[in-house]
Amino acid sequence: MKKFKFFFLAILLGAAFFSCKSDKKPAADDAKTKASDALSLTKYEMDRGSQIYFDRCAGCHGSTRKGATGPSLLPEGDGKFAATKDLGAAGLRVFIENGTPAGMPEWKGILSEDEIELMTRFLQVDPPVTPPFELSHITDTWKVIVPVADRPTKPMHKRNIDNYFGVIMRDAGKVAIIDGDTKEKLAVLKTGFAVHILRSSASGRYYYSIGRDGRITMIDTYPKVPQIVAEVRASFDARSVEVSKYKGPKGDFYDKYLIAGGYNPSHFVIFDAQTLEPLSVTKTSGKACDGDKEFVEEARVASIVASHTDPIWVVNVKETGMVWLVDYTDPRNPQSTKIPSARFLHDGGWDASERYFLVAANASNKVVVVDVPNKKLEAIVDVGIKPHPGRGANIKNKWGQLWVTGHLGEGKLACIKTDKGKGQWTVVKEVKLPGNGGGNLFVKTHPKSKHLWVDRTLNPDAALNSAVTVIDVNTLEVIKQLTMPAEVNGRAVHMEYNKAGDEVWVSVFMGDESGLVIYDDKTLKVKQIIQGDWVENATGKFNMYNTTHDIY
Ligand code: DHE
Repeated sequence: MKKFKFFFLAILLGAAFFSCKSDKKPAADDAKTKASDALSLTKYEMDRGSQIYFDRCAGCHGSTRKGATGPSLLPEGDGKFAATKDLGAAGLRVFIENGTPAGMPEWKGILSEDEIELMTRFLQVDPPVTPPFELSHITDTWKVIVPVADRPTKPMHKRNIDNYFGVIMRDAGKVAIIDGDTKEKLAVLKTGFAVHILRSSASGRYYYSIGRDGRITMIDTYPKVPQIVAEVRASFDARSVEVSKYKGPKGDFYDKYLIAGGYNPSHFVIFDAQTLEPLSVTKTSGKACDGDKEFVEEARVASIVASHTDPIWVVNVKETGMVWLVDYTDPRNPQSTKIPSARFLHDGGWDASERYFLVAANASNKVVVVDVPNKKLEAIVDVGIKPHPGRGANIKNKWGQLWVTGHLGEGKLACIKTDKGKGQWTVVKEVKLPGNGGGNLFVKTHPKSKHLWVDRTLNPDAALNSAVTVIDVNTLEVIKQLTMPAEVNGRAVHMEYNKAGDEVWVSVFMGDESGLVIYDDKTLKVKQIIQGDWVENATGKFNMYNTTHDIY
């Protein structure tokens, strides 16, 4: 568990908002500060609890503990879920240690006994209050490291940038840039805390990473050694970042703007994509899609994608179930069309035509389809329990042109027909995955491949979570279950193809030996394993060409 434990050490030392208050155990820690009438936690314990909550719980229960995909965790309750004070330490422990059938993972064995004990007390006291983070605060964090005028105008090397891989080293708060042709590590760059995703610029030159702490890092691949050229912080807690991909008649918008979505505060921020200068902030709080009278303050921004055909970003607001189509032609005063759909919106991707965006509404067991150029809701499709597609996978076979999602809550894939004809916008085929339970996070394919790859990262069975399943795109039969090689140890997560579509990279994390396992997509044999001190709980991998062109 050494690398995984290191992650928690990193959490304690991380630069996230919650840790800004105190990172070190104070010498006079024994003097307890009263934190609520019912319980008392020291300042150190409050900070540590906040940090564990921020990393492990906020994604589902909300940054302010008011509930999201998971229930609220408030001392006095919220009328829907029990007061944590009434559940008490023993009741909370049962949930933390065992998880729930609704999809909460078991934290026993992942959190230490001390951490579990702390969380059973932390969750019974009032959550810390988030300070404001507005345009002026965001601008204060903005740093141009290499001005545009000082950057090279063409690559300073002969390498194939299209086949670069940006790889997240989550626990180290770093991003590695690897040459996909030679498999050489070109740079390991210090980025935001526990980077969540990378996106690439429309020109295929820059990578942008976003940390859980909302820190955006812009990486230039033109220098011999890829280099950080600008940084800014968009929020305290974030998951998504995207560039403007619409060229426009005169190339006006190509690589011009960048957007980042905030979990906390719940807003999106538009930046100049070349310098990261913040241009505007738009709050996403509002009424929910289902006519609920309740005003949702914590309306977190989940996935964001850029249209290739219009100056539009699709911004998916989790708790309200509203899809915002944000027009970036006036980035300081962006206008949005808000489409009510279903709750809670999470991750998604384009269909093969790149006209329709499909996004999981995971609390409703549905996939929402938006016709982006026509700015309207196209369909809402019933799928399985807690869909989790990543960006999904586009395949074509006898059932038609399909977009595939897996599920967290059950072991099956749902294949939605996306082309015209009988069955369009319905699940025309389900695929049963091996073994019991769900736990799938990502699916991936490539137009040149006959394979669909599926992970089972959050399945409690080690035999399943340390393997990936390969499915025949034509027959939709399972071909093989690939257990990760002995050199690595942990859970297999997230697949990415190389540009040619003949190699698949899989990360192994949350175990003793992290690594990147590269498979030959035809033979399904291991081609190479990338390991080393610099490979620290690798998670997402983003091939420059495939990310730029939305190939999945
Ligand atoms: Fe993710 C994508 C949110 C947990 C690895 N994750 C996303 C996106 C969102 C999201 C909104 C879509 C971004 C986009 O397309 O614009 N993820 C969340 C959570 O809220 C959640 C459930 C809990 C949390 O607190 O973060 C969560 N995610 C995880 C993990 O535990 C993973 C496996 C490792 C980690 O980072 O801790 C993880 N998420 C990823 C990856 C992607 C992602 C690799 C990008 C997939 C892609 O191919 O685009």
